[in-house]
Amino acid sequence: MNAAAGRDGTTPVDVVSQVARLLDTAQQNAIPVGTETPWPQLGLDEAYASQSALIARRHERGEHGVGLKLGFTSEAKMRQMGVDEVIVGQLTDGMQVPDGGTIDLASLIHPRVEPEVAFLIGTDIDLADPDVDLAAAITGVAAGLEIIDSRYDGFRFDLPRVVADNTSAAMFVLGPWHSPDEVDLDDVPVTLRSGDEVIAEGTTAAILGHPLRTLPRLVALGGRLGLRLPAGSVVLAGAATEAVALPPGPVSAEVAGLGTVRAVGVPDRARPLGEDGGR
Ligand code: OOG
Ligand code: MG
Repeated sequence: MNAAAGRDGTTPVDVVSQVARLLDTAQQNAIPVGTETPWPQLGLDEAYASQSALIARRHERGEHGVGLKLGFTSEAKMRQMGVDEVIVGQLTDGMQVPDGGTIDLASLIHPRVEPEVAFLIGTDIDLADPDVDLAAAITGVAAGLEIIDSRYDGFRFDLPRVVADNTSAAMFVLGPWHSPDEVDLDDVPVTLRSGDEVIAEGTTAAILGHPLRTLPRLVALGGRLGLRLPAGSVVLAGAATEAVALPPGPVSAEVAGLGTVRAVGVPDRARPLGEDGGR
């Protein structure tokens, strides 16, 4: 860090890179940042700048952007986290777990799981293009699982903090793609399971009334931020239910008509579950 930059001399650029470094380090070490964050209240623009700086650090480590995610597109999520604005985060290949793959619980702080609807974007999209038609660019629809893991102690944050923390994005899993003409996303059941046990239930209507309604929101937000969606990008539309603490073992999300997507939470082998009461 710039030793000459004292508290008063700290420029917004310094703050943005400092926030990105702290949150990135918290994620890499699976050690949360205290709620008394060592930076002043961020504005939303600075928070998105911090998110970009955080993603730039991941790109420097060799990860590649694979899409965007929306957060707080359902009442259930907004109520659970006490916020009332849709936000956008960025996905990298380093966050993707193959369908049926394992999730190393020891690499996460206090993970939660969400059932999602995912869109595959078939053409290059510049979200700042005033004529952009994102719905027309969709070539696939899938059920998704998102693992979120706030880098803040106690999973507590305000809107700028969660934006800077890349909207708590940690991992995601995609089920098989379906052609958009073959699927009906209008008020269909969404079920989250741990093994055979249902741990959350909702419907696609919980996502802004219909998951496709998230697209204009993404264009508005992403356009302002200068974000792009190259052909082949994924968009996560946001959870249809509250997020649930990720249990060890098999977890799945089923969206009627899209099928089921699965992953398996694997506890820390060096610290078997039960030894300290688990996570
Ligand atoms: C932020 C992420 C929200 C969703 O689907 O609404 C999100 C959080 O709740 O920590 O991914
Ligand atoms: Mg989500």
